Amino acid sequence: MTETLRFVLGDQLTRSLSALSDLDPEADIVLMVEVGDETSYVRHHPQKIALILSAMRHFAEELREKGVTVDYVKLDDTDNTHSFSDELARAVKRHKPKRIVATEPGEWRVWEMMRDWESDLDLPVEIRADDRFYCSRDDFAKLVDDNKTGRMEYFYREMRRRTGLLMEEGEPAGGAWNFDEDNRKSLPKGLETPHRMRFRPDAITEEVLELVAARFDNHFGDLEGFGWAVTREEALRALRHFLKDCLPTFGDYQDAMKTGEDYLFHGLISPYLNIGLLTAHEVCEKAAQAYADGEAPLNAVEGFVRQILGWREFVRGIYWTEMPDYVESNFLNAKRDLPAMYWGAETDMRCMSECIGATRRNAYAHHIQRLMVTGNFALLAGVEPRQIEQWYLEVYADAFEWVELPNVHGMVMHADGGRLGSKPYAASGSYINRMSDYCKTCDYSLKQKTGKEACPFNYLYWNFLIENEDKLGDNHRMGLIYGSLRKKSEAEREEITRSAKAFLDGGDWP
Ligand code: FAD
Ligand code: DLZ
Ligand code: SF4
Repeated sequence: MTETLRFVLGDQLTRSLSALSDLDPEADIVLMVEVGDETSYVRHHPQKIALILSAMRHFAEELREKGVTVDYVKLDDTDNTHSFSDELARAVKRHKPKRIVATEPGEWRVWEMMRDWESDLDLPVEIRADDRFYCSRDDFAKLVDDNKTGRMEYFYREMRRRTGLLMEEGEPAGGAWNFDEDNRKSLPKGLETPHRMRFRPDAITEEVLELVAARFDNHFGDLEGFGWAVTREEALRALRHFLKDCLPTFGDYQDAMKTGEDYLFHGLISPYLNIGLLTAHEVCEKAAQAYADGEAPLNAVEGFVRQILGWREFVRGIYWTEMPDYVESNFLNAKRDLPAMYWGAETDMRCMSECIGATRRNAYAHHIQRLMVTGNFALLAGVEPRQIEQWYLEVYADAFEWVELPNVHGMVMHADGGRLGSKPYAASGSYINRMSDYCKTCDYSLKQKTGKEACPFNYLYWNFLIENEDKLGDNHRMGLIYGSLRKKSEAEREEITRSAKAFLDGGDWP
């Protein structure tokens, strides 16, 4: 009889996972299942499915090599029921374990499922905290209770103090908590970007690629050119490459965008962090070490650590403290359908076609593309939050609801009324022009503010402010911009509204 059945999910591929911490290879069995419910609850980008299935199969192999018995159910196994709960029930019948151990999942819908397992299976089920994060769900809830604002900045500083990361004698290294001022440079002409590491598919990955090509070829996204790391060893190589070749320059150009440059100096590590091939602790510690060793400047290392120790932990905390109601809010009452260009329909907006094209090719776009181009457009156009959330969950290799939802619902769409960020990141075309070279080759004119030829971001920006004046007009962080809006004449406002209507609804052009 099996002592313990240990259920490991596709985003829990970490040898030090809490569910595996006291694993006894003589008495226990690890269960891993590829199920249709997970491959299809949204229409994931084919590269995301291939990454997860291949990484799962490699992880199972690594455990087996260490003498662990792994019961692995493949997607095309004939008796596969395609659900986590039913596969667990089948495995219980096969192995008759005394108990089940799992680690808490990343998504609310799976958490709800797990909570029924004990009564459904009539067996002790232990669900352990996911200690791959710096801040546990309980700790976060307490921290937010103690602090009235519940803002990322407060949380981040507290996490720096607690971890000692980039701290010197109790004070932040360099005498400041952030160096954002240094991190908003646009790319100088001729600056070379590093050649990014890609990993050649081995036999396991090739088999998965064939499976994914056969089953999911109608999902948005290219599968050819798949080059993600699928093992911990490969992910560590990718991390070393980033630390050496990209981190020193990461800070300076963190917010920059360039035509044809899909990655710039970004980490390309979020999928590995999110499925467990890398841990947040090791990534932050190695980055801090690069600063200590004089291999990367403080503005770069702080900017990078802030993303992981700050934002990544913060959005997870928000997700678990606010769900399940979080997803229901729609503060700005946005209702528009997601435009077809998000699925690749032709657009003359160079910025949108660049970011969506990169997404299709790579299952990746960097932060500022997600926030200030595709996100900004959805905000300004008033896209219904559920539709744009689903898009982000589908198209990125790193997309899991705990991290995607707060970023989209909160940071981008302000649908939570300001729980995550105090104001929406709305911006006109001039921001995109400052941070990229997209506008140089765009058919639209950045200089024109309204009319058919004008950059849509220009009039959509002001139209957004007009339409949401009752909800955002007294937001103290938007005082300056509403001051400018209030100086506009009635005729100017009308022209803006007419251009926005013509663009979004196909009305007459002014
Ligand atoms: P880098 O720029 O090198 O940053 C380093 C790491 O910091 C990332 O790997 C990531 O783990 C973390 N990070 C940075 N920003 C954030 C953030 N805002 N929230 C959480 N972690 C962050 N990230 C996801 O992992 N999954 C998502 O589904 C996701 N959806 C997003 C949707 C929108 C609309 C926006 C604006 C951001 C989203 N992000 C998401 C955050 C961020 O864009 C990605 O983590 C980042 O682009 C991943 O690329 P990288 O590894 O090259 O990141
Ligand atoms: C995303 C994903 C996919 C595509 N497929 C599987 C799978 O077949 N088996 C599995 O265990 N996990 C998969 N995952 C990841 C899960 O969706 C993820 O573990 C849950 O969403 C909880 O975060
Ligand atoms: Fe985008 Fe406007 Fe620039 Fe064109 S002009 S690339 S639409 S910001």
